[in-house]
This record gives sequence, C-alpha cells and structure tokens, in this order.
Amino acid sequence: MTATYTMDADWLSFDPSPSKPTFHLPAGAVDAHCHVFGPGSAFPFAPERKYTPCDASKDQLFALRDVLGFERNVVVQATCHGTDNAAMLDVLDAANDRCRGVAAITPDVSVHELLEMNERGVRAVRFNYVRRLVDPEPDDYYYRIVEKIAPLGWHVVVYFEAADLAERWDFFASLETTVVVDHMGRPDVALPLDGPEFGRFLRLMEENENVWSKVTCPERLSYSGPPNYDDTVPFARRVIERFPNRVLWGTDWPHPNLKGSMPDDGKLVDFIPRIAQTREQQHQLLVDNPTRLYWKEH
Ligand code: 0GY
Repeated sequence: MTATYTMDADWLSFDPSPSKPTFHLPAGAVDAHCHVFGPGSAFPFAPERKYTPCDASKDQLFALRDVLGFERNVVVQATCHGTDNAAMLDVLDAANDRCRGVAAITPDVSVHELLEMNERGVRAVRFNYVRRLVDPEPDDYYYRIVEKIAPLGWHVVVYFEAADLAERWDFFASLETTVVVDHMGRPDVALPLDGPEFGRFLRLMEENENVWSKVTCPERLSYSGPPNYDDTVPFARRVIERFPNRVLWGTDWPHPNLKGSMPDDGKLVDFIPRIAQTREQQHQLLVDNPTRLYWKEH
C-alpha cells in the first residue's frame, strides 16, 4: 500500500520558481547543504519524525541546481526520514557522480551497509542535537558510530544550537575525523559578535584544525530578515575571514521548518558575495573546500 501524508498545517513549502541569481557562481560550485523529502509515496517518512514536510524530490533538486548554476550537491539526510537513507541514496544514484551524501545511521550498522553507502557516494554521518528535531543520545552512542565510519575516511557533520556547545565541547574536541558544524553552530545574532557565545564557537575552530563550518542559513538566524539578512553578515564574514579553507556553503533547500517566510533561493545565492567578499574566498567556499572534502578522488 502506498503511504500518503498530510504536511504539517503550518508547513511552508519551498519557492517553486526561484529567480536566476545575478551572482555568477564559479565553475565547479557545490551546494554543500540540501535535502530531499520523499516523495512520501516512494520513500515513506519515519514514524519517529518530529515534522511532516511537503514532498521535495530529486528532480526538483536537480532543477534548482541548474537554475542557480551549481555543478554539484551534497545531500544531507533529513530527520523526517530517520535512519532510513533510501531517499537520499536514490538522489546519489541518479546524479551521475554529481552528488555526495551525509547519512544518519545507528551504531549497529554493518560494515557491508557502510561499504555499500560509500560506493553510492556517502562521505559523512550527521549527529543532530537539536531537540525539536531529534532526541539526542549520550556521547558513547556517537563514539560507536565514529569507530565504524572513520576507517572509511568519512567525516562527521554536527547540528547543534549555540547553547548546547559547552555541554558537547569535550566530545566534539575529541573527534579525530573532520567535523563540520552546521550553520555556524546557530549563533544568536542579537548577541555581540565579539561576545562569549560566538567566541566559544570561534575558539572551537581555532583550537581544533579539523573543525569546519557551514556559513549557511541566514534565513534561520536573522532577526532583520530578507533579502539582506544584515545582522548575520558580520558572523559569517568573521568565520570566512579566519578560516577560509574550512568553510562550506549550501542553500538548505527545501528549507525545513522555516516560519514566517520562505526565501527565494536565487536571492540566497546573491547573498554569498556579501559574506565571501573576495574572488579567492568565494572560490574556496564554493569550489575548493567542498571538492576537497567530498570529491577527494577528483
Ligand atoms: C537544516 C535544518 C533543519 C532541519 C533539518 O534534518 C532536518 O530535519 O536539518 C531545521 O529544522 O533547523 O539544516 O536543514
């Protein structure tokens, strides 16, 4: 029987006709943070999910990639699919080496399953600590996963809110794989750029050369709002200026759980030169860094 789903009553769907950006992405640019949702009829959502989204298919993702001018994508397993990575893997299979994947797995995953995912293009796992999305586990649970994925050369993507960093610091700092932090660790951009909260995050990157950051999601962090997201700009600039060879950028399409308004993805791309102000920074952010991390063999 085919599953049917009703998206959450307050769910905001992605912009169906994003504008063509005026900022021309460099050749080889990678959208290093996006997701697919289902479609639910083909790839059922997880029973334990904390939201039910609209469908957002691989064909819609590929169409967006082409409109915006990206060459490649990194598809991050969305929590609405739990640890069933089938929808994400289906994107990788269809993408002809133009997609890599970030999976969600449990410690009892078999080596055979990991090798198969590796073959299809998975290069990382995501540990999510955001309580409105998942119920986080103790460190030991994640260590058991790291033990299994490290031999494959995979890395770890972590998603947490700024207030949780102190509690998880020792764990993050103990990891020997590359660690990519989603959305700059979700700073409260109403707090000072030079204050203790963002300072702690910068220190994590400073003291641990294996920690990278996505300078993504102004639309999630901003109080001043679209299209300029002015209040987020100094935070992203600071990370890019300090750590230009450890930053990644992505659209976050189809933008799960946004409240208020949905961004035009073309305008999000136009925002990039505000945070990466030189050609060199843009090239590192959009091409060199993601290619080095996800397409090592190229
Ligand atoms: C994001 C952010 C969110 C959701 C997820 O996997 C997810 O469900 O990542 C969010 O709601 O903040 O990075 O896409």
